[in-house]
Amino acid sequence: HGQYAGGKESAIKETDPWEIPRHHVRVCSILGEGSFGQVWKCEAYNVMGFKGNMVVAVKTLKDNAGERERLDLVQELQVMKSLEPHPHVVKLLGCCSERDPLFVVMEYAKLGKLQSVLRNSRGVNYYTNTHGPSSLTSHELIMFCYQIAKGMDFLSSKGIIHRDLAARNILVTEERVCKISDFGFARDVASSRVYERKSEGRLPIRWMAPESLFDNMYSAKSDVWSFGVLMWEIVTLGSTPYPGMAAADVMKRIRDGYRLDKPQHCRREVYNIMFYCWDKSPDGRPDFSELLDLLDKLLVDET
Ligand code: ACK
Repeated sequence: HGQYAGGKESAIKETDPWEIPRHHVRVCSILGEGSFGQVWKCEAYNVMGFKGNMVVAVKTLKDNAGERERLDLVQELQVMKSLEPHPHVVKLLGCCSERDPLFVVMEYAKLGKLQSVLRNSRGVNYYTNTHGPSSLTSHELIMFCYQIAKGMDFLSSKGIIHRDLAARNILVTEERVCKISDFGFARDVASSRVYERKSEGRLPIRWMAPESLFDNMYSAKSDVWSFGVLMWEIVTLGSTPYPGMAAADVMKRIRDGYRLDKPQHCRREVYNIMFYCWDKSPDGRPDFSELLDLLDKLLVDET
């Protein structure tokens, strides 16, 4: 039989337990695309011991993607393979990586990006055309912060630095559970704990800590800075940080010690937590386990 043509060699050839037969993945529709990648809604057959069909999300590269984008997706796959499942981190279900196109198959989060969930929750008063109350309660908003801090506490305990933590990279399930995603820039820094970035790409300036902006230094504490900005995004229901300012001005103001203002309806206790994340010195910032305690206190005091 042709199947065994390789004899011993093919019998020895290691099979990756993550590998899914490509004909078990059926494309349903496109969920979205960036400049070099696409995400598809698919049905996958018999993955991860799940009998029958399951709705999944599949990340692929577009034809115009270069070697660098390919490496980013391969890197993302590697990071996801190395992690055990966590309720607040998007779960890898498998991959089709033996030949092109590369498929990264992950759990499906029905509500999509947190950024859109926040923006879509904004109530509009149709008489005055101004913002009315959000369909999300302030308790739910703090729960989002808490869940993301939980996921980040797990990732940082594994020595993973995300480096692009922002509301656009958090997914939300039908049950309104937040999951951290987009590990394209994530790096495992088990040994040094601090990662020095070698090459330039498009940078998420408004989410970046000063040591990342000016010295290319990344650590769990630079993720904490980004988490503070992400809290600000949540509280403002998906506003862009430093509204009305150009990226170059943001960098200059951050260097001069300027920080995001307290949003209008934000409680002082909530603002204080994000403000701690923006200490100039990485050592002065809380770590994710301390942030969990602070957020937990807020949630308990509310009830
Ligand atoms: O807001 P969205 O629908 O949520 O638009 C983006 C789009 O793909 C491009 O990134 C969606 N997306 C990405 N990963 C997933 C996933 N695992 N489950 C559901 N939607 C996803 C994202």
